Amino acid sequence: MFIDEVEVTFQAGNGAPGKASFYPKYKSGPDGGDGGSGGNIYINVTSDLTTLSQFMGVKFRRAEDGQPGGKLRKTGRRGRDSTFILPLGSILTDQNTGELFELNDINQKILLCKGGHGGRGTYNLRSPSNTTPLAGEPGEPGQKRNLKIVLKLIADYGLIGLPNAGKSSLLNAITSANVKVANYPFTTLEPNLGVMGTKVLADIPGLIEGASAGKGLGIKFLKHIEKVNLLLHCISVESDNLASDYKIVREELRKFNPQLIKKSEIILLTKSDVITNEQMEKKQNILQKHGKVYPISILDDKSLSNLVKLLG
Ligand SMILES: Nc1nc2c(ncn2[C@@H]2O[C@H](COP(=O)(O)OP(=O)(O)OP(=O)(O)O)[C@@H](O)[C@H]2O)c(=O)[nH]1
Ligand SMILES: [Mg+2]
Repeated sequence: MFIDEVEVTFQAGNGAPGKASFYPKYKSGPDGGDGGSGGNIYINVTSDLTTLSQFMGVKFRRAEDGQPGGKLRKTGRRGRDSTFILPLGSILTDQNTGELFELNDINQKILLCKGGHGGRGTYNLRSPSNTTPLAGEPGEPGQKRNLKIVLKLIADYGLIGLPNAGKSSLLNAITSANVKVANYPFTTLEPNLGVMGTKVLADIPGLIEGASAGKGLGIKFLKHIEKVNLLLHCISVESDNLASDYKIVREELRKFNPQLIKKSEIILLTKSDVITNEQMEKKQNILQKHGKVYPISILDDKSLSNLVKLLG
């Protein structure tokens, strides 16, 4: 299930208390070790948009607490850090402070919640004015944040088209993505992202006639391509009516949001390997009046590298 909004509380580990103790042999002098600090919570970014589902039913996530200090000046072990992986395009809002964290770079790593410091043990609490402290310091609590996480797809390019047009195949061929591809409509049920160098490409479920009125799946996700710079409109050469394929998709875009058809668009005539060059020329001519048309096939490396160059 594609989840694009969750609420979850993160808590870094608590610092552990310092130890109150005294050297056993001489029965004098404090030797209590410091408590360990709590683990931090870090956030890393992935292009896998399904990762918010990890918070389904689990609303509280935390990092490990530190271990208390020991006798003989032994410092407690630090709590282990926890790292959570969230999808690119997530916007995290701290509901108490209003602080915002936006995940818009795949290589981003943020320190979300800092672990609490461990308390000093009696050895480190010694001072000229208090040579035999009788109690260790308590540890500090770990930082806690109540977060609302909203996923806004941020992609540079959006793949659109009828079901089975070869959108996901293309995503797999030119980006790091590895999504399901099959020879039937509606293979893709949720949006996918692929990363190509520093650019992000979005693949959304196929659109059909009536999509803007709620038919099929694609419409639910059209809002996610409202921000892309360029639409890659995929049309399969296997189609008997290219012009109508083209118009159906454009019409659904227009009905959903007229701004969408004002976006730059290129037309990709997919699966070019299944027809001859001569047939291709005819097909290209049919679509030429709507914009630039590029034949493409996942089996033709040259066509793929040309497209990558164009997008780069
Ligand atoms: N011969 C050939 N077949 C292709 C090419 N690209 C995709 N296909 C095949 O076309 C079928 C549909 O491909 P998908 O990538 O799943 O199409 P899609 O547009 O993502 O489809 P939906 O997710 O249903 O909207 C699969 O059987 C692919 O193997 C191509 O360049 N050449
Ligand atoms: Mg697909």
